[in-house]
Amino acid sequence: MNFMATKIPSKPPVPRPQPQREDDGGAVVLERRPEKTKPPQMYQVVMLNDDYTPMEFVVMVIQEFFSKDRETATQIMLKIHLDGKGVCGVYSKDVAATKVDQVQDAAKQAGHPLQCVSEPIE
Ligand code: TYC
Repeated sequence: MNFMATKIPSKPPVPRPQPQREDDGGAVVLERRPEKTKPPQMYQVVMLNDDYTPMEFVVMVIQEFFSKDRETATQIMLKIHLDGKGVCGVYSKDVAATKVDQVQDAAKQAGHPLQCVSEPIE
């Protein structure tokens, strides 16, 4: 039996020439290529104030769905109460949409009109 390799080994790929230019001193320099990948668009989840949702419920929601401690959640809730709205967290598009759904579902189930939205930042 013949165990010799019959396939001709393929040649290693030839490196493609990089764009080059010469500077005044005759030295060859590589040109910087523009960045190909941009960081993903991020979204902030903004909670809105209303006159009916209990403060304690808002604090609980912020703790549960935005992983804040009680102190931080209370500060965010009070900011929303005073300013009309406030940012609960910043996430990728899908995660932000999930947070909005979770808050809306919890509010609906508890019978509160609490609203939140996700919006692109920058
Ligand atoms: N304004 C509400 C009240 O006085 C409390 C509240 C805070 C409601 C934040 C919603 O997103 C909210 N009970």
